[in-house]
Amino acid sequence: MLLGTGKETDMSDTYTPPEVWTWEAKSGGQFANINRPVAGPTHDKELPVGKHPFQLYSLATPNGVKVTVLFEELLAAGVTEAEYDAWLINIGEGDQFGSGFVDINPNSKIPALLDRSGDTPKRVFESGAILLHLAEKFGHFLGSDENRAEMLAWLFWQMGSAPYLGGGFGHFYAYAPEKWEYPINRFAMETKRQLDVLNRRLAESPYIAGPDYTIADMAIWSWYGQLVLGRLYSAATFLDVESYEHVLRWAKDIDARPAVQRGRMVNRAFGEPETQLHERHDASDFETKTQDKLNPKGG
Ligand SMILES: N[C@@H](CCC(=O)N[C@@H](CS)C(=O)NCC(=O)O)C(=O)O
Repeated sequence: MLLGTGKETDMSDTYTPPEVWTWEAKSGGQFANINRPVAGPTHDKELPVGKHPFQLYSLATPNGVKVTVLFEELLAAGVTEAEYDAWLINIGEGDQFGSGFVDINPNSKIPALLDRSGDTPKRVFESGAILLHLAEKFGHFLGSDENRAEMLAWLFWQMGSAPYLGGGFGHFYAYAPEKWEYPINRFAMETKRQLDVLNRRLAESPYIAGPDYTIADMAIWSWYGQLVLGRLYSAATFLDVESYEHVLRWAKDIDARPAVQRGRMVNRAFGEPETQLHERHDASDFETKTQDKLNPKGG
């Protein structure tokens, strides 16, 4: 199909778009109840604020996990100033449209951060911006100056590529109300191409930007690492993830890091109870506040 030539594929036998799109019916699928074509808050709700310099409002999706992994890595590296409170934002319930949340992220998506470490609180939204903000602030996980351009390139690669994996492949393979061959084919093709990009890079480099583990690894691992480890969309077999051997090697290596294991648990409200730490306010919470401990009968 050639776009813009007047020879686009004729879709009229399946759907004829109206002249002006209007929001009339729910689109169906898993997120139909929260999707809207307008921005802004739907209700008044202040955000809670804890005692630490950093207030994170998030959920343990791949975009959320990359930030909690960085916080846990900073703390593990001895950066005590990186102590944080992590509050759960339940996007299925529409918490991202509360007025307090929209004040710190006008785009109504997790993760969002309030940095209260300076004189004036600063809001930071967009996971890539949060990673850079924290890594630059503390001078950790940026890699060498020599490799900075490469690190930034891969960090921004993730931000541009993952929507094809999550919003494209994941949506149509796992969440859409029906299985449609066209979008699944299109986005499986792109996802596999992206995995091949990573596989070739990781064949020549231990980490994505060079010899050092950086925020680019954290960002990419949260999506593509977890994908090849079989944690996203139940799609490991379908995408033949075993064939990306270098991505698998790197994914397992990062997965074994204790800070990564802790980061995955923060703001997690799904999965096994012992892996769910809905809120994190103290390092000891990993031992005492997981759902199996707070709610032993699982009721
Ligand atoms: N580019 C954004 C994407 C964030 C994003 O898509 N977050 C999703 C969860 S992974 C979300 O909050 N969705 C809620 C919604 O779309 O209403 C980032 O990296 O921070």
